[in-house]
Amino acid sequence: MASNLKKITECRICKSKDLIDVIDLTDQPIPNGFLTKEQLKQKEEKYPLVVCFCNNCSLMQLRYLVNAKVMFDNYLYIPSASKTRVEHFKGLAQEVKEITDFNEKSLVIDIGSNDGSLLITFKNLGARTLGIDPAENLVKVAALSGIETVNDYFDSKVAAKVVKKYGKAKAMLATNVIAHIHNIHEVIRGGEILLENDGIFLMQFPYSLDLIEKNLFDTIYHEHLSYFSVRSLLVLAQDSDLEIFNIEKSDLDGGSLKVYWKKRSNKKIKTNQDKLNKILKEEEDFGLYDIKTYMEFTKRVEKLKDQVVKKLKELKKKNKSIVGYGAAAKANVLLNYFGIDKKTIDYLVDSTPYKQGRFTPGSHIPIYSEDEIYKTNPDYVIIFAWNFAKEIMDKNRKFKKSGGKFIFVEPELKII
Ligand code: JHZ
Repeated sequence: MASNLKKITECRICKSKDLIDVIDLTDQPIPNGFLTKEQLKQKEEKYPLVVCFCNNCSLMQLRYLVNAKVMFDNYLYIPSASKTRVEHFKGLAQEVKEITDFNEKSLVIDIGSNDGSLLITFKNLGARTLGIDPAENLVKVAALSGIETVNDYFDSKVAAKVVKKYGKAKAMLATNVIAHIHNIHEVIRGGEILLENDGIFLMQFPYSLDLIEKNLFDTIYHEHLSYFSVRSLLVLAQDSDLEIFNIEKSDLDGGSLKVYWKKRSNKKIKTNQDKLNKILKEEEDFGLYDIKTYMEFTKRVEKLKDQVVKKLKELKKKNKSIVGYGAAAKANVLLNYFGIDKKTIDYLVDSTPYKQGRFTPGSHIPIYSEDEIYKTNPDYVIIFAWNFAKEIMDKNRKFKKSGGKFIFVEPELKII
């Protein structure tokens, strides 16, 4: 096994060894490993992409872990490339303001703060902010917006250091990062240390039930070590000084959970136990604790692969041109698992400046800015960033009006 790869044999939440493999998306390069022209000539490292299911607490998780430094020390994904996501961030800040009533003395901390997009919205509402992020390149980008960042991987040690230097936090946030962290108990311990007694910790990440229900197999990639059910989260909370007082479902990213934590000693905020029980019942009724559900999901994904590959072959036979919209991490999972490369897809467009001019990992398709579509007028555009379909289709009405067609792969193949 490669030196930067580790196989897991016990569940990261409940430590059970009862892990059952459910899907193998084949060996792939890391999903944000966009290549420069020079790197195209070098050998690309590929890693297994296998998901297993914990038969005890129901956490879906990756069987093989790529060393975090390989994936996150230099990171090309930025949330600010998508307007919809930035708007969502504004809503989160507003919501946290209503719950905690933070002021100019309050510290708000964002774990995995990336380019600072989320903290900027808190700063605009008057809070003191601090980011924590391992990506050296992004810490510099955040600084340009006046967001200070501790350049590190968050754990209890970093939490203790932050308290010493900056004090405790009225609010902690972690959007689309909790799934990236192997020792998740350390994150909770960090929260115990860092949170003020009346503070809250808000996490958001994709929900495993939506993943399974909507066949969102492309959200499975090396960065996402965990695919949470509410049941698994409640097990995570069991032995901690923090507790989950509410969970909200959000449509963002195909379906995600907003999970609200507080200190157990904080009796001012009431726990919405009825809501938690209701979600647990929904999960059970859906079959989220049953291995059969996962095996059926795998069969559906394999079928989808056959259908899509066949359809694209047909289109190419008819000399149709096909391009892709959104060089998202999930685009790379789909391309590499389906075995699609530049013979089928001419190029991808993406709004992220750091991705433009590079090539997709594994499939080596060039990435251009969004206006490329209007230079070549392709017949078909596959929407890889399907979570932002509305934003993308709204701004590309001209393409559709001129006869262009959009292709969606999930939950099932659809051409518009
Ligand atoms: P987007 C990221 O995954 C990475 P990705 C991460 N691991 C995570 O957990 C998930 O988010 C949730 C582009 N775009 O955000 C921008 C346009 O070109 O779905 C992005 O590159 N034009 C942290 O990479 C990509 O699409 C547009 O109009 O799957 C979307 O990537 C819009 C709206 C987006 O995340």
